[in-house]
Formats: sequence, structure tokens, C-alpha cells
Amino acid sequence: MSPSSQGGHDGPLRVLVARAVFPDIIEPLRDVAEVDTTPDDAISTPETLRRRLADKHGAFITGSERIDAALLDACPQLRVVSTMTVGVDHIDLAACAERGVTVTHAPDVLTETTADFGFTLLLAAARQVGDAERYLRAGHWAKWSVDLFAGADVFGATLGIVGMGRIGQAIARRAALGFNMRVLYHNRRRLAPSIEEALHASYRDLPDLLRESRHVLLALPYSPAAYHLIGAAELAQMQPGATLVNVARGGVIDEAALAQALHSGHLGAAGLDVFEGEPAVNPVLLRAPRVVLTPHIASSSLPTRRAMAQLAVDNLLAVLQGRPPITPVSG
Ligand code: 8YV
Repeated sequence: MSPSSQGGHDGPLRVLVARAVFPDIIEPLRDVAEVDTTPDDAISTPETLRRRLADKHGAFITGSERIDAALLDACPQLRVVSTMTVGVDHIDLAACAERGVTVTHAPDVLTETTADFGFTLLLAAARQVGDAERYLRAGHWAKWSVDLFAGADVFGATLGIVGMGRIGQAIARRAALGFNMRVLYHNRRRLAPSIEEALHASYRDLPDLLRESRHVLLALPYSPAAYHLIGAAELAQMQPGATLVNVARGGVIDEAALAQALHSGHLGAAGLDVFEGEPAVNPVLLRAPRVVLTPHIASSSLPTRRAMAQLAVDNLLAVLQGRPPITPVSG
């Protein structure tokens, strides 16, 4: 089918693929639309994005492109925004709904890979892998000593998971079944008893979860209500020596307070894959001890990144061809 012969549409359909993604996965879009790609993988400024999207009917985006009301007003033909992320905090959903723009995202395909990485960070932070590797590479390893990078145990410890959606639940399964951990969770909505039982997980309010957990892992979706959910007061409620892991969004943690809790020794360790203002990283975190920092790669296995891109393309094609989207953003 040629780009100009889509049902009910007069001229050719036009799609923006805002970043450089797997060319073979993007290719089928060319059967239905003119595709504006981004071979240099440059991140668009808001102005560039507005200019490039102005005449488009569909957008393939990542978490780096912000879709807000002003942008939508400049793109009157836009019908669908397809993000290859599960999180949708970079999209003004209400503004899209008001303008009849369908939003789709990429859940499920990244769940297990992201849960693996949550566990990777938990283990790496608790066992001080980052500091230990830097020490060795710097040539400081002169002798074995009894408490060299002596961290905390993960197996058999209590894990508190904040945000018990798909990823939180996948982490809970690893913790309970693979690591014999006691699993506590906090969530906006308490899970059904049958799910709690299957996951071996018990509900707690946030203060109790923070007090009872040796390790705390954040896997909640970001919303303004989650801004600095973990600040100085919450860090103080955590056990001395506790571990904090974040695979959600950087804004959930007050990073200055976290750095302070690491410097003071109250917090045992932290593992962070996400940062407020990323890709910039607050220098206080770079200077903090016992923290493992990674550049937002929790979903980054090659098969999973390909599956995320594929789902985003399939969603775009569905909407542009008048079929229901596969994974629309609900609510
Ligand atoms: C993405 C993510 O890799 O899906 C999400 O919500 O946070 C990650 O999987 C990231 O947002 C890419 O832009």
C-alpha cells in the first residue's frame, strides 16, 4: 500500500521517528507513511521537535521527547503518539485526550529485563561493587583484609518494594522465590489477597515499609505526587545500613538528602538508574560513597529494546491504519 492510499485520508501520512532506532523495525512504517527519521540520533530541542512534528500524523518517541499542550497545538494533524517506554510522565495525557490524540506505550515487553536490572542494582549496591571495582582499577588493592568492602546480605533479607505494578511484582518474584527474601510492598492500591499470596508479599504503609526493610526498591510510575517521595524524613526512617535502589524516575528521590544520608553513614548503600534532570547527574551523587550509578539502562537488553521499538511501531501502524492500538495508555 502506498503512503498516500490510507483509508479515509487525503494526502500522504507522515510520521516522525524522533530518535535513531533499529532501521529494520522502522522499515514497515514506510509502507504506510512518509517517515522522517533521525539518523544522527540527536535529541530535539522543544523548538526543533515542534518544527519536525508540525505536519505529522504520527510520532514515534522515547522518554527523551516531551509532549505537552504547546507542542500539540503546533501539530494539528497529529493523531497518535507512540512511546517506546512504559512510563508516560513525559507526555501530557490530558492535553492529548483533549485534542483527540491517541497515546500508546510499551508495557510488558520490558518487565522481566527491568526487574533483572533492579536486582542487579540491589546486589551491586548492597555488595559495594561500584566502589570495589574503582578501588581495584585505581591500583589500591595491596592486601586482603577481613572487612574489605564488607556489604550487606541480600539473600534472606527483607525487601520493601514501593510500586507494585508489573515490574515491582517481577522483582518480588525474584526476591521471594530466588533469594528467600521477606517481601513487603507499598502501592497506591493494595493488591488482591490471591496476588499477595502468590507473590509472598505483605502490604505496608510507607513509613512501616521503610522501617522494616533492609533493602528498599523503588519501582513506581512517576507522577507529580511521587516528587521527592523519599526525602530526608523518609531516609531517616530507613534502617541504619539500609540499601535504596531506584529504577523508577529520578524525581522520586531528593538526591541532596540521599547524598547526605550516604555521607553520614546512615544509609548503607544506594543503586540508581534514574536521575532528576538526567542525563545530567547531580554532582553530590557523583561524590557520594557506596552508590552505584547507571545511565537509565534498566530495560536495556538488546532483545528487550528491540521488542519495545517493535511494539511502538505496531501501535503506530494500528492507529494510523484505523485499528485499535495494542497497548493504549489508559486513564
Ligand atoms: C526507557 C523507561 O529505556 O520504559 C520506561 O519507562 O524508563 C525505560 O525503559 C527510557 O525511558 C528510554 O527513554
